[in-house]
Amino acid sequence: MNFRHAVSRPADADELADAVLNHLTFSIGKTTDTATLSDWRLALTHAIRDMVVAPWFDSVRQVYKEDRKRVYYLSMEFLIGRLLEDAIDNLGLGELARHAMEKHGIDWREVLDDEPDAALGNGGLGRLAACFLDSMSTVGLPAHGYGIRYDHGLFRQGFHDGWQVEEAEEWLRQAHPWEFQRREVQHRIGFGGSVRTTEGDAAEWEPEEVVIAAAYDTPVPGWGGRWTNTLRLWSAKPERLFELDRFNRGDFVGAAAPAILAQTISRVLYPDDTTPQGKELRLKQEYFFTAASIRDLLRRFVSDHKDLRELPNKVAIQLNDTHPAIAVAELVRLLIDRHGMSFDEAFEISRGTLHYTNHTLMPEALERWSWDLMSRVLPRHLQIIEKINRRHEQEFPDRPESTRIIDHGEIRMGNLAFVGSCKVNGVSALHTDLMKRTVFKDLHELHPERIVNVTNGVTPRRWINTCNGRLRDLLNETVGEGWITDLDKLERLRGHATQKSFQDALWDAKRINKASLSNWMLEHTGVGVDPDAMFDVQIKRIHEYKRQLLNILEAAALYNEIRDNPGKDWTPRVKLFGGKAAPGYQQAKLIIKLINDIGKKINEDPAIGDKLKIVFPPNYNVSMAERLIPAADLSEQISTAGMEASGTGNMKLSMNGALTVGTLDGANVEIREAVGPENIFIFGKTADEVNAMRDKGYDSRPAIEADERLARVITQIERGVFSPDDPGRFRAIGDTLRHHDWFMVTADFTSYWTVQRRIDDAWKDRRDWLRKSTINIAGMGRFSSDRSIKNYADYVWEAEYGF
Ligand code: 26V
Repeated sequence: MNFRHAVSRPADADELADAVLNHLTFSIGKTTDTATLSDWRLALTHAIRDMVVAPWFDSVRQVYKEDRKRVYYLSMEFLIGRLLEDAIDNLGLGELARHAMEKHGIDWREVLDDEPDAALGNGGLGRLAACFLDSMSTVGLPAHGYGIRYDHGLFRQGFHDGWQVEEAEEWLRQAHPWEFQRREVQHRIGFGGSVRTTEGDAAEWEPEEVVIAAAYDTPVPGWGGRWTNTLRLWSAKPERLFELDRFNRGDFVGAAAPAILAQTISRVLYPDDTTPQGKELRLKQEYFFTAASIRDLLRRFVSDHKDLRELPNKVAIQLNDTHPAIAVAELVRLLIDRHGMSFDEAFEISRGTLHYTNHTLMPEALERWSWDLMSRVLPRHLQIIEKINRRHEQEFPDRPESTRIIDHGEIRMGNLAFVGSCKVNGVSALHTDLMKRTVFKDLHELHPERIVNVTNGVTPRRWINTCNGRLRDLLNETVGEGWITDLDKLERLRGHATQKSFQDALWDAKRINKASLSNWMLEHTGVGVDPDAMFDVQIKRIHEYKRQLLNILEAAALYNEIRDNPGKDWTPRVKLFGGKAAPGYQQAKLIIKLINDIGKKINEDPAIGDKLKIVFPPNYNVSMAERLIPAADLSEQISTAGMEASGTGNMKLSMNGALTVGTLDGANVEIREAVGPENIFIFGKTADEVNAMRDKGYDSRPAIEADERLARVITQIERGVFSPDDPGRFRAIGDTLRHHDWFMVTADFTSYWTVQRRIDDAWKDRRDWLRKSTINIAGMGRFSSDRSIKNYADYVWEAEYGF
């Protein structure tokens, strides 16, 4: 480091405390008497940020010098959560920082909890992108994340009388010192207008409307601060702040109207991850950030390379789902219209550079844009997409209909991404296999080398080291600290799985986490729970395929059973739910209300006491996950087999010692392999069985008739036992279960009930439970996102990493 003012690691807590005080005074402009908790947090953030900046410059300079291949991760969502504690831990300053703040009389936990979550994502896909950023820096891979700087992230969830209500989220209301606005980095992004053909393949696109993409950079320091990458988020700004002539004419509001319109592009994150509604604004968001990113990376490439044909050797672009798939057309367009290449050459180079990850097979979630909309918003891109489609057809004259990019007046973005990419990957072994057999079957036959698997992973920095200090300490004592960057080292725990002292320490760590979660829940939900009960956790977006309904039906059936046999030796359970429903997803919202209504009835029944409790704290987000996961005993991963592409919560929970109850779906299959079938509770139909049953036309009646418990619960729900104020409230749920049970809740109920009772018994053998729990932690090495990133680097990007 050769910066005169580079801030190095503080020698001790006093030095850091001084740095914080300095910032409180000179950056925040407050005295210690007037400073609020947020002021202190901002001062600490500035002090930590100072230590990140010089190594960040070092990393940037090193990539330029070595000219290594760079990776660009394009994602509509980055669900990064809070950044302060993560940065402190990555720099190894945890203890020091805590002491420094204590010297100022500031409570450490309180100051960390004051930071708002950056909720720039919906769920799994966005959180995966955030874990990948952490891992790319930690393994020393030169990379940029590119996304959108939404003014409002995912909505805040509240419950009114048990119903979900949504409120706007305002994470930028407070200063956000992690980002650096790059005023000099701006790209003009056009929409609409007309196209004039010029020479050969080239054309000139005259957009009708232009917005500016303005860059905001956030440093992403990896473990130990050895390498720092950049997350660059784009904010939409008007070309002109307001129309002066309108203003002068006295039209004060109208003068600002065009500016407001431009800004709407990056105003809100779309909260629906179930059905793309073909909304124009969504298409504009997608093009906005994709075009800005492609232009940005091309400019960087051209600044130090002569030959654009070298692009595939120096650049890999990863498309996180189809949301940035318009990149295929944009890159080809720029190579033709701006750099004078022929269509064929442009397509070859583009295809060598782009890669596409698929995250869902659900047909309704696959993006399609109407030809009309595309021709209105992106006329030049539509021409190029048509050309790509024709070229593919010429190459494969007998190609089946399913491989068309344009079909029935719609652009299928999955097919565009597939045809325009070098590698296409699924996110778990099962999901990749299903891609080859279902949605991309025909394209896979035409391009048999293209699909590869890269199983998802999660960062052990955030998901063990930072969120579970007690487990972290125990792991450090038992296997040394190397696991943080080499999670396979956890294998060494296997030798301790039956060791009493280790088991006791593991139990104690979990017990303390559970006790502190109990206090937090009492404060936030008013429900008191016994920390000695089994904490049974289902945390994820509310979707029918994820089957929160199966879980709550089982809870209601258990409630009946406990009431019928109060004297039996029941295993006390706390069922914890967390998750948001898309605002327009009525059935998911009704399931939330059902969970809350059933929960209320159970929690208020004195005959039940601590044997069963239901807790559903509102507004599940990354920081709530950081509280819940370390306290979980049982992890619910119960999706209809074949529908959850991977899941990543399953990995986080198992890493923290929870045992999984799950179907053979997504990465659960690989978790079973890693921990052994005796250390996981698998139940339910397999993906092939589900498909066969659907093909025949599934009728739920026999399953309901065969299981008295199930029949009774469905009838109770239909008769309003859980909703006496409105007995018909849950009719839609009864109807679904009886007449169109697409997600096979009834088909899997009996086997779910049975496995849950086995789990009750397993809990009673505490020693064996702890052995299983240890083996789960030990087996999670392969689910580190460091492994995922190395797989991408080796098999997809062909990029070097390391120091
Ligand atoms: C889909 C859509 C549809 C269009 C409107 C906006 C929108 C936003 C997000 C999504 C995401 C659906 C795909 C998704 O999140 N998949 C999840 O990806 C995780 C990471 O690979 C994986 O673990 C989950 O199993 C999978 O459901």
